[in-house]
Amino acid sequence: MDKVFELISKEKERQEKQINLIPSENIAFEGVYEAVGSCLANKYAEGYPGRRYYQGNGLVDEIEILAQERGKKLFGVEHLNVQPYSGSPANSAVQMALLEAGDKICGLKLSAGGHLTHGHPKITFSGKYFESVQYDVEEDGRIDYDKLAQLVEQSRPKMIMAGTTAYPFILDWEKFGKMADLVGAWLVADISHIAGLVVGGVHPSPSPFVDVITSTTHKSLRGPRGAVIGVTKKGLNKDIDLAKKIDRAVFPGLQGGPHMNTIAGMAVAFEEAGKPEFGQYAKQVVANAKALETSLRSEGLKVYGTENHLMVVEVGFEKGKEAAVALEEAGIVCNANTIPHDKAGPFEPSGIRLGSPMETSKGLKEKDFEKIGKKIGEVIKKLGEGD
Ligand code: DSN
Repeated sequence: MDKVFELISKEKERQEKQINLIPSENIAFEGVYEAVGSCLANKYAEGYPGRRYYQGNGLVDEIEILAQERGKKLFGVEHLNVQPYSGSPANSAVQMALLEAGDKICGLKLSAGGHLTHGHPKITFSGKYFESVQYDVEEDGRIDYDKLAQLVEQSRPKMIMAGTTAYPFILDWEKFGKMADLVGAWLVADISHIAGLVVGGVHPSPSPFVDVITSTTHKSLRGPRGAVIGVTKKGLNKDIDLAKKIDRAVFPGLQGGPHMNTIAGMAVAFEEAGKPEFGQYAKQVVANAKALETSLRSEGLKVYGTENHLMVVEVGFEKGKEAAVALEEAGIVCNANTIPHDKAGPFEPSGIRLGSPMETSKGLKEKDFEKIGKKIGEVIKKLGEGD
């Protein structure tokens, strides 16, 4: 057997055997693998359905339209671009479409659970070419919306990024909408982490309150590794060319040929995620996270709460990485993470981030997560022993 396939087979075994608590990871729907591994990967299709630069695209046009139509229904948007290669290119395309270099962009700090593409200063596209205004969470890990509204009013950004990668609470889309409207800012909801919860009906949809929705498709949504950009009715009311601007920023602005195999995988995932069973799955994801939080608390650990699929747990000053390594040795995979207002740096932060989507996909329930919490407690208690 080619070494590559040997390694893939071992990785499959690892994913099945270990307890995977990285909240951004999941197991894709069965049909997604088939679509992503299909002959569609051979086809170039620069452009959009009906307007391609190469011939031979009749069938891929049908596939892309299917993905768009299914996705529009799922996300509650008027227009959906399914071509972004992943979340970072999707956010970059929205920024390229709607901002000029030097414009102000407002986003949650990375260390507070935001994302690099939400204006992380200096080293990222969004922080380098735009003037970044970053907001933080409070000691309890929550966003103070009054404080944020004040910051927005004072700084008057042209775009607000509302989205998170390590924020365990439900976002108040209406409040975000009000503050954006007050200063005439574009409001972008990046729902990459919570997409499965939103479309599964257990979390509120940002659609009525924001102009644009971006999302990866491979996290709680269980689709292929890719992303979408949706334009809402509100966004279109502000600028009827919004969809066109975004499409042009994706191609030819930032990307070349779309990955048609991934787009087919999205079409498959959107169909699956629209079924009532997926609503049950989303509910179980939240219930399992809650069970894990309760169990960790009974182990004496500080957890910054959870209302979604993830939580941040304090494990001791600069002990996040050590904890993640010790947990991996015990068969539990997670990632080190900063805690709110962490005095430690991002390489050796003071917490870990845990999530329930992948193990819920494997069929685990609350009682299993209680046991996992107990095991995590045991490992964390042993940290530093023998130092
Ligand atoms: N890497 C993703 C996560 O783990 O949350 C964000 O892009």
